[in-house]
Amino acid sequence: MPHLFESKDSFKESFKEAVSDAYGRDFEDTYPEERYNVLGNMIRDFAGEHWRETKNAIKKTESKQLYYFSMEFLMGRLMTSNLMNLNIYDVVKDGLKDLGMDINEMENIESDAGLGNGGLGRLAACFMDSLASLDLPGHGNCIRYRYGLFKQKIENNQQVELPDCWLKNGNVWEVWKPQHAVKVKFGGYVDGYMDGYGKFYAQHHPEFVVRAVPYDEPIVGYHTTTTNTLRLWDAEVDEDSVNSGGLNEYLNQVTAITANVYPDDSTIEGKRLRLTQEYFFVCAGIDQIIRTHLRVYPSLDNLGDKVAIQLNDTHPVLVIPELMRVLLDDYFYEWDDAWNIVTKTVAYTNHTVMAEALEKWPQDMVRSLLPRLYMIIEEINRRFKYDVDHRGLCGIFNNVSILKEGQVHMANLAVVGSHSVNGVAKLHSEILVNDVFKDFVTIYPDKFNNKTNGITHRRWLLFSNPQLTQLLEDTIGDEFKTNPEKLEDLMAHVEDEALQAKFMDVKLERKKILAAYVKENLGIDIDVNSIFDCQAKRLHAYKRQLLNIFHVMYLYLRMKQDPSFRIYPRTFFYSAKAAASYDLAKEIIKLINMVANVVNNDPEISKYMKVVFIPNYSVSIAEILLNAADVSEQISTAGKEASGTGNMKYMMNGAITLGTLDGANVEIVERVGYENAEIFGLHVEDINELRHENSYNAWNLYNSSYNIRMVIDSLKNCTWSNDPNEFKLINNDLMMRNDEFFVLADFDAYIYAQEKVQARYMDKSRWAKTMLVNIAKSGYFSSDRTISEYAKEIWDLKPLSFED
Ligand code: DL6
Repeated sequence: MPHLFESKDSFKESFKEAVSDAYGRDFEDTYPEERYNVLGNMIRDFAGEHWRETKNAIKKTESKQLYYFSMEFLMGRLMTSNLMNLNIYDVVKDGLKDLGMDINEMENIESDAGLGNGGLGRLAACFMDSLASLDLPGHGNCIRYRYGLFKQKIENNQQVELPDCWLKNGNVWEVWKPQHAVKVKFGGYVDGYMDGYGKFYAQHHPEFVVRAVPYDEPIVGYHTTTTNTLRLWDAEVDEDSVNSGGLNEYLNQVTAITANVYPDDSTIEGKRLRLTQEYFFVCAGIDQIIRTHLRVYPSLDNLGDKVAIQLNDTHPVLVIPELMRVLLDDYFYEWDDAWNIVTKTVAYTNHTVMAEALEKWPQDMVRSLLPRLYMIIEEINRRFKYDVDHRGLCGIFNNVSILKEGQVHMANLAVVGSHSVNGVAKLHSEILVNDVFKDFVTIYPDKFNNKTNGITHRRWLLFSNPQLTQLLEDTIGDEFKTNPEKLEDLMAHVEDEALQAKFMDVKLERKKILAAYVKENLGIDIDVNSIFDCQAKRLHAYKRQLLNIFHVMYLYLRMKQDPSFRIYPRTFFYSAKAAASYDLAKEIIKLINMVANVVNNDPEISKYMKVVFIPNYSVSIAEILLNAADVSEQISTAGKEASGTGNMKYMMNGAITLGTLDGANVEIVERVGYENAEIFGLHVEDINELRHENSYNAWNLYNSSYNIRMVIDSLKNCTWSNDPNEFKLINNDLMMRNDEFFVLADFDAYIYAQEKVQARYMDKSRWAKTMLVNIAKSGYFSSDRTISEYAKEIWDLKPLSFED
């Protein structure tokens, strides 16, 4: 049967009619936002057909399904990717054009769904895209936050956080499913009774109950039928429940659960709220899984054969005790049987080695908020101790215990309760095995593995860089679109000077698009023939945006001192949000903006360089920033960045990695070769040695290096600000707290690496070749490869079959 997107004309006719019907006005009299809503609904309904077929195929073939539990999904805008994946982009674009509309206008009306903080949430979004595109039945489970992380504005050079009201015009992609609401119980107490065989039957008397109500979004695969579900849970009051604090307190409590992505957890109340959020979406998600399973199978005995649950970091680790609770209390399983089901079903991904990011909750808080789960966690730990003792390893128990020093150690619970624990890049997984979880490796040598991250090449190449996609298609055909490893075919052409020239034209076009955005939004003129040097990521001391801006400060100071010292023109781009309570990170943002003011307003120096801080880093900004870059700054302290995924997006669009041997940079260089990247700085081993020997002294470097002294002194001598105390936190962090992230230790090597980058750029043909090699070798970093590995090695997940 022909569908309404079959042709431009059928689309135009249906669209005009639908807009007019929905708003009761002639099409010509409707607003762009109204047209956007109708278009979104039409696309979602069109995807609904595939959605239904996917659900039926899963049921019919009894396929195993994956549930990806993540507190963050940084989906970005979905209009373009849905249109492209459904293969109706051109029909819609042309139809809109006939109606006097520009598809870009429709695309730009959509809010950027920023339900996350950074790489972890964006990874989850890329994984959703790959799962559906590879025909794998895998669904996301998260919270429907009313507000995204925050909208960043720069005022007086400083970050100001504004609410991110991403839902203010509704969300066309979601379907509200109140009939699938789940009751989530908090607080109160547990009692119960023991039967004649010593089995305990628990009864939870909660202090308050919240209704979790799902909103489902279709996740459309690329040119395929498979359409999975991203389920976002909203919190609503339960009509039969109030808490001891009365109605108002109850209403506030419920509202708070889904208000923010990261509630400020510097207070006990904030921590409790975060823990409430974690249990909220875990409990609701597990309830849904159990109900779905029992609609097809008579019992939960085969849950581990039919369901895989991946924990994205420690935030959803309560899945382990919650699934135990359901099996023990609601379905009366014996402990060992329940435990076998849980550990067979659950797997855990670690995303950081930073001690402060490995979650721990006060035992009292867990006990009072989740009394039944706390009992189960205690029992898991008691049995775990017994197991460790029996293996003759009692000496290490304290290192691995889930409960210690008054805290529940969520990463330890995750390792004990999962059948697989993976890191997200080779180096990171090695650090997990050799350091962070080394005692666990003695107990469970086979649990640990690596799954190097990836990015969806569809969003990050095909959709956001159509110019490059076209050039690639003209050069190597279009197989790389469905099999990104075919980008390797480009290797046969990297010496071709005509291709190199065409590629440089494409790059220039992308640079012009970025330059136009900067001009329009920030009023800054930039030289599109300058080197575009970009660092865009969360602002954190270990990512060392400070090292980057120190280089800029050094160049400025040298050019001011020495008129014969000049550089090839360069534009330094930064984009980064700092956590609202992270004062040092906010001061680094201030420094970048104040340096930008001085540099950009200096008529002599600004001919050679400009500094641009693009506010409100988001998926949409990344889509125009990363593909315009020449240089990809990946300069974290070695051993600290678990993987990085920005590095892969830049690489796929040709930028050259200027980086340390950290995270996935290691694997990028492994593929492109040292001659096609610029690697510098201390290695993990060097840093470990300096730390163990306690031999690093920032003052020695300050005293012995003129350049370092010049830069550090400029923080206080009113070069960038009239207030000598403006950058006190930065100065103290480096000089009083001995430079935890080795910024000064890597300074000279970084300056030298930057000089080499400039020298390379002078040789345009070599530079173009290097960029082409980067693109050719980037197919490995498609999340399709990553997801195929998870599916095969962790989840045992097979592609769906739609055959009759
Ligand atoms: O695995 C996705 C992403 C990695 O690419 C980054 O290297 C890593 O920092 C990030 N981890 C987190 C976890 N919390 N912290 N810190 O966001 O995960």
